[in-house]
Amino acid sequence: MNIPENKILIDIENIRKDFPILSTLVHGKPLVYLDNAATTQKPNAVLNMQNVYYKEQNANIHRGVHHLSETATFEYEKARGKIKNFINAADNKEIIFTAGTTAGINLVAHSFGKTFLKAGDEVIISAMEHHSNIVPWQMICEEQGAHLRIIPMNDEGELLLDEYKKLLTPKTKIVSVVYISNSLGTVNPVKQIVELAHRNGSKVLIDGAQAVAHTKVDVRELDCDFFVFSGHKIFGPTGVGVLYGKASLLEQMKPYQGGGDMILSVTFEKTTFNDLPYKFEAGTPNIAGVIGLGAAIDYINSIGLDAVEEYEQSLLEYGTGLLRAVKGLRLIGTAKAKAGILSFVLENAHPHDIGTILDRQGIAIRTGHHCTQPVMQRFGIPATARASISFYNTKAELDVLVSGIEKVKEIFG
Ligand code: 7TS
Repeated sequence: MNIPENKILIDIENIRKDFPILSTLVHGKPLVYLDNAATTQKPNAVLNMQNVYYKEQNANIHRGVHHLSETATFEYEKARGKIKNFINAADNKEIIFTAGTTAGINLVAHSFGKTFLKAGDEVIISAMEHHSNIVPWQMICEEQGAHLRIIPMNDEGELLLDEYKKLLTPKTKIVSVVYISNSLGTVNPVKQIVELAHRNGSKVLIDGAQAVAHTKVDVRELDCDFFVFSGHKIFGPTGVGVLYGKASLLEQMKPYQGGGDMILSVTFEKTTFNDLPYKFEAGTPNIAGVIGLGAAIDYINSIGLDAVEEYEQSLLEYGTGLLRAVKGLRLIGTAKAKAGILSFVLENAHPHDIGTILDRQGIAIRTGHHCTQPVMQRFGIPATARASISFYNTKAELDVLVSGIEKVKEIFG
């Protein structure tokens, strides 16, 4: 896709002013932040909202008759409504606040697993999952006597759908796949994956950690049964995330954790559980985080995800062209459908050294296995260097990245 610059609706100059950290210096150089897949930076709107909450509204929720508690409860539940609209869920009760993507997947693996997985059943994941979409399923499979099956991928980092179709059998209870790969950038055909699973009578969880900040998500259009993401990867605070689940399924599932707020009545003989979504929100939640996430959603809506996606695709195309021209550099992850992630290896230089040398120039990238060790094994490499893009990045920053890589090459000959 070749988009003329003047068609892009992103006002970069002004957007960058919304993020105070973007105008700071690192080692005396202007920060070039290209580690957005690990976490995104926070706009003033989010920082201010959290400050207002702690300064003017701080109280525990769902349990006080006093003014502050009612205000905090109102703001917390208002954020739930924003999330519901943002991903087009059918009802607020389908939005469960968690600590993040990892917590959401663990909740589903445990609760769905304890309710529906029996010995001999199967769970399908893919070859490009983050560890947080592997390990919880391994743990529950072991407990329940179920088995894990893996959708393989090709050398570009694209899932092999014909192999996926062969894995779907009457034993398949759930398929849990990543929407956008954090180490390869592949955008998976999740709608098709859901359709095939449903035709087989299997449920689907989508790990949307790398998707929600980069493309419009409509859970009803996708028809997924569960969808998880983290607040901190969508310009919100750390320690908060979202699990969307279809109400009909969540209602059948056992609670994950017990405690305050998730009960209707407790005696020493028996406890009855609260209605959705509270059944899955035991204990005092991250109230400030949830309210901050609500502000992040308002912020991203004010820019518009269509404009974000279009702009990020233009950056991806530009960055890919630059990196392809660097001699001795190999891109890892070259799928046709890709988001703004540029993972690469360089002849004669270990990714860790690349990251360290770039850091001295103010450039923040991530190096390592990116919590996807099976991806590294698939490509026969120990690690990659990864630049990951957000809508506040610029082509000029990608130029700085490439000059940085040229310096690395000078040092390592
Ligand atoms: N799933 C995907 C696809 C991810 O990219 C990540 C985090 C997670 C799950 C876990 O999210 P958390 O918020 O619960 O930790 N990915 C990365 C990354 O690529 N670099 O640092 C964290």
